[in-house]
Amino acid sequence: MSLPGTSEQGQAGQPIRVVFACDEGYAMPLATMLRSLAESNQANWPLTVHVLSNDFSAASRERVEKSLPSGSAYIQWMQVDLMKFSHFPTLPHISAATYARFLIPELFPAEIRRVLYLDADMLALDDLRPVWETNLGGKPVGAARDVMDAILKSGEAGWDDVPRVPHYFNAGMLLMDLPTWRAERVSERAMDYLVAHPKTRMSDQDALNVACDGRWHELDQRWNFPCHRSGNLGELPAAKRPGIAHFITYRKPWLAQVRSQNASFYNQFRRRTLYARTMSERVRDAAVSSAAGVRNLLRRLRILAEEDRAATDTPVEQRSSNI
Ligand SMILES: [Mn+2]
Repeated sequence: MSLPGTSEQGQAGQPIRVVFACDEGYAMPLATMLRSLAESNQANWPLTVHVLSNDFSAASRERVEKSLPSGSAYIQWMQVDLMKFSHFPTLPHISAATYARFLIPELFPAEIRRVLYLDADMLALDDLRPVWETNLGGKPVGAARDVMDAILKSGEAGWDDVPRVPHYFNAGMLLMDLPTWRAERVSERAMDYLVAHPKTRMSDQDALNVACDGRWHELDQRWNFPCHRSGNLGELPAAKRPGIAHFITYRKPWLAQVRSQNASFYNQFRRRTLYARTMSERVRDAAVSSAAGVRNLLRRLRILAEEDRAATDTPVEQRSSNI
C-alpha cells in the first residue's frame, strides 16, 4: 500500500526526470539517444535531463544541446568525481562513468524522489510516461531482466564469476526511488561487493544485482530491450517495437566494423543531430564495414575448409609428421 505523498503516488503528472552518466567520448551516442527521447516524448516536453560526467567540454555540451529540438529538454550537466572508482574494473566497452550511477542518490536533494537512469547506448522509441509512473511497491528500484538471467538459470558453464541471484536484471535502465535507495544503502552495499569481488564479470551490474537481491521491481523488458542479436528494429511492426532499445555488448550500431543490423535504423536518429556523419565519414564507414564483411567471409570459408579436412582426413594418430 502506498500512502498519499509517497514517491509512488507523487509521480502522476510529474515531469519526467532522466539521468545519464557518460564521458565526452560518448557525446555522439548521448546526443542520438536524447534526440530519440525528445522525439518520442513530445507530450512530456520539456524533459528534465541530468548528465553526470567527469569530463565534458563546453563545446561538446553545446553540440549535444543543439542536437535537440528547441524547447524539448532542459539539460543539467553535473560534474562528478570518478576517482573513487578508479580501482574498480572496466571493460573495453564500459568506462568508469558506469560507476557514476552509484552517486545518483547523494547528488539529488531530498525533494527529488525519483529518477530514471538510462545508458547512453540506447534509443527511446515510445512515450516514457507509463514506465515513469510505475508503482515500485516500496522497492528501491525498477529494472528489466537481463539476457544473462536465462543463461544463469540454464546452468551453462563458464559464468562462475557472475553472482547467483534468483533473478538477474540489466542495469542500463534503473527507475530509482531515491529515499528507499538511500535507506537501504544500495550504493554502499554495491561498492562493498565490488571491493570484495574485484573480478566479478559484469562489474557494477553484478554489484547492483547483489545489493538489490529480492528488492527490485520487475519492469517489462520492452523498457530495456536487448538489441544485440534481435534483428533489425526498423523491420518490426510498430506494435512490437520496444519502448527503449538497448544496444548491449560491444555490438554498437554506430561502429561500422561490427556490421550491426541496426546501423541504418540508428542513423535515422543520428542524422538529425549535430553528430550526423559527413559524406567522407559515411564513405569511410562503408569501407570499414565491407572490409569486416570480407574478413568474416574468409573466416567462415576457413572453418568450412577445416571441417571438410577433418571429415576426409585419415585419423591423426596414423599421420606421419612432416615437420
Ligand atoms: Mn549499455
